Amino acid sequence: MKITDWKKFLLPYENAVEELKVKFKSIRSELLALGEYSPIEFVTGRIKKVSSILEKAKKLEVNEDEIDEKIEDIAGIRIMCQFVEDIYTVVDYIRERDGRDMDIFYEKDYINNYKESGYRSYHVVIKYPIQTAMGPKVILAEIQIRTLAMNFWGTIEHSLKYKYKHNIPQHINERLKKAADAAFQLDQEMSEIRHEIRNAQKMFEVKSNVVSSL
Ligand code: 0O2
Repeated sequence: MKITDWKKFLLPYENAVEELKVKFKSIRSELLALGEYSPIEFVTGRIKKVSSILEKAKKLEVNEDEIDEKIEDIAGIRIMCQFVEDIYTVVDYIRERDGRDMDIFYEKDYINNYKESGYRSYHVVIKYPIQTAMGPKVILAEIQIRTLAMNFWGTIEHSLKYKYKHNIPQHINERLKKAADAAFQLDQEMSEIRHEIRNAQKMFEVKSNVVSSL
């Protein structure tokens, strides 16, 4: 594909990422406006780089004309949560929307079945309808749901993979695995005291509302 064709090809994916970011961010703002706890801490999104799409197509032996059906993470949304329990609440929100504004294609639980690298996250691949100037189109998008600790680990490991072109030296890999276990332990500890943390956060919100209304 030429650069101009790639730009045209990626447009619906860019629109889908923008729409999905708005949808998940508004769940958070609505809940907070109602004075309720939001399981969503923040939301990001990205379009996969063309070089990365081509690399994955090569790895999966996918032809250029099959890329939109076979590569599921060209449009990617990432939802960050405070606690592991929140991840499953967010997955339930997505399941409730199944058949409405999105269709769940499949789910991958890399929390209970964490990857060899130490990677943990919950992935939901959806089919998402988008309206383009040329008419309607259904695209695949990947929603990754993870805790702040999982995201910290994932972001660092991703940049090391990029730096070492997927060949991270063994001694660094070992450290990364230990760090992944430490991040998971941190999540478990935080889960144990989450009611305490949530009450403290509530008190802090009330206090700052009082101060700002003075
Ligand atoms: P980019 O464009 O750099 O963000 P699989 O064969 O299913 O194990 P696949 O298909 O690559 O492997 O996995 P999946 O579930 O589609 O996940 C793809 C994305 O999940 C990755 O995007 C990462 O964002 C994240 N991910 C999956 N495994 C790991 C991992 O071991 N470490 C980190 N840091 N992230 C991971 P890309 O490919 O990095 O693309």
